[in-house]
Amino acid sequence: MRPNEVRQRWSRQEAAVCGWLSLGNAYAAEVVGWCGVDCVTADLQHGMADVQAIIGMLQAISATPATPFVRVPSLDAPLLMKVLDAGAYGVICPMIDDAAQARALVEATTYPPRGLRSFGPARGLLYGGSDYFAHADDTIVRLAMVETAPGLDNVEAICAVDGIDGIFVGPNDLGLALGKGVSADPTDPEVRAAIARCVTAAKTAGKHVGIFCPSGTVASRCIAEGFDFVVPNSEINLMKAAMIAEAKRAREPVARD
Ligand code: 3PY
Ligand code: MG
Repeated sequence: MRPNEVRQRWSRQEAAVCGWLSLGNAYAAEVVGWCGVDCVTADLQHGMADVQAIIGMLQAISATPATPFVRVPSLDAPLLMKVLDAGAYGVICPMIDDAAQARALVEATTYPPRGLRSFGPARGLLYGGSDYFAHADDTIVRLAMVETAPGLDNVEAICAVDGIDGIFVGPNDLGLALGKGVSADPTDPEVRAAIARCVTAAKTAGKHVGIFCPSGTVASRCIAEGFDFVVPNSEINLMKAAMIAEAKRAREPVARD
């Protein structure tokens, strides 16, 4: 089976860098896949894509060196199975509140007897290879998002769930849950302590820990803090920032000497 680049990085004790797709466009997905990232996550929660668009995006990512991931909108077993059948090699599930929900995530993405995933790998077989069924359970990456008050309270138990590869911190929702407002790089001491608790919980359980970041600079700092899966912002936010800067530059008068 085709390897998962994120697992390859982790096996070398290195952090994985993940591109993030909010635009819902296959061409953008292909471009991001060629930008030096280890994986690319198509966001079905807050991104503009529907399931059909996600399938086109997964096909586009398949033409690049990056491994395709999907963030599903919720803990929805049929949808988790569908995105895996469509070729996702990693799933990120938002708003996981407790160990029971983390177990449900593992079950939906693992074939019997260990789990409840229904058989019908469709594109997964084309992308992964003819031995997909034999290796899918151990190749797919499962990340539970910790970004709610109950999720934070139960983070140690979530990390301890067998089959969960790690947790993924949503700093914006976590800040909101703690009554501190939204920030992709929170400075509030309570939110910082909550994020540090997530890192400790994951490390103690021997699991991985990821986070969404507003930039590569913040992502690099997060790796130094112990994160081993970082997202240096979404393609649409990066496009917007670059466009604003270039439009401003275009209006600057030419310096004459
Ligand atoms: C959050 O910050 O809440 C996220 O879900 C980032 O993707
Ligand atoms: Mg969130």
